[in-house]
Amino acid sequence: MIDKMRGVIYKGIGSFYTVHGDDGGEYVCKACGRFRKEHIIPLVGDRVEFSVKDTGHSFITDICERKNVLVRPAVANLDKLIIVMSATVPKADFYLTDKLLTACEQYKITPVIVINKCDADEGGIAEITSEYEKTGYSILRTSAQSGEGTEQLRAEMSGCVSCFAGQSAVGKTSLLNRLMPGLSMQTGDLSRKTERGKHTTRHVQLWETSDGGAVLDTPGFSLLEIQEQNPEKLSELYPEMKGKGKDCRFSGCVHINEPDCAVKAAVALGEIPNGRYARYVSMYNELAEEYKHRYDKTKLH
Ligand SMILES: Nc1nc2c(ncn2[C@@H]2O[C@H](COP(=O)(O)OP(=O)(O)OP(=O)(O)O)[C@@H](O)[C@H]2O)c(=O)[nH]1
Ligand SMILES: [Mg+2]
Ligand SMILES: [Zn+2]
Repeated sequence: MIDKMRGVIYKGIGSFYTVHGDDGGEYVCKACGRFRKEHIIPLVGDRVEFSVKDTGHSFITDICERKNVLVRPAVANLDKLIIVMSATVPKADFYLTDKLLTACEQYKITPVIVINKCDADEGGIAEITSEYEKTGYSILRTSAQSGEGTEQLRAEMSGCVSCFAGQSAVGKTSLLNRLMPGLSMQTGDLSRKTERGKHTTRHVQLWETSDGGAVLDTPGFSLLEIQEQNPEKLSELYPEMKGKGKDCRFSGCVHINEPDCAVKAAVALGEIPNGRYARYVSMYNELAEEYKHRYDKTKLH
């Protein structure tokens, strides 16, 4: 007897995939041969159709269309990126957060900015809030230590597939352990000491939350791969700049050296924070350099 079923891939090790079936069961499946021939690799987060055979072997037979696909971490169909920053040490890396935010815009992932370690705030709450309040993104204050704000975070994650990201030691794993006490994942110095050996070979894994969602932890050094981006379009990934661009004198204004630029005027008026704008210029220059050489890689082969 063959049963056709549907579910979501939570874990993939070698050629074995753990699928959580819509019936609540857990199934270990192999991918059917067709995928290898077509160079399709099932990913964690994929919604799949699979067949359960009475011989005990199950096979993934179909992969539903993906909302998005990330390369690092290799995961499909993310709804939310939980960007964790610290109110104390480590000091906020705003450039990293900006990059993660632009990646969210590209991949159609909703970002949530979480200021953790609020129990030990050293000015981080005010600083981070003023950098991002004009973006319109959700900003939550939490403490994995006291539990403050964790219920709001749980509500943000409810029913969604979320991924935790951000610098090392901001408290991503601590927050997850707080939200899901059954997990008890490794945190703190211990996890950092073994980072290279442990995390780099670690498997991407989704964890089921109690309210119909799923969540993925990532180690601090991993960065969402940012898609090749035309620098001329970068400002469209900044919600505070996007709407203002139409008031610039020149169409196609990149808001750097052009006169009568509405974005620069907004910066001067304090409507866009200076730091956020300065980092936009840095990112523009970084992308412009990459973009100039975008065909070099293919030329080598
Ligand atoms: N005071 C305080 N300390 C915290 C809080 N959350 C985490 N920490 C501490 O910060 C350190 C790092 O926490 P982790 O949860 O391992 O940080 P991480 O972001 O997962 O780090 P990586 O896995 O290396 O990326 C640990 O010593 C935690 O005890 C918090 O809300 N308040
Ligand atoms: Mg961690
Ligand atoms: Zn402009």
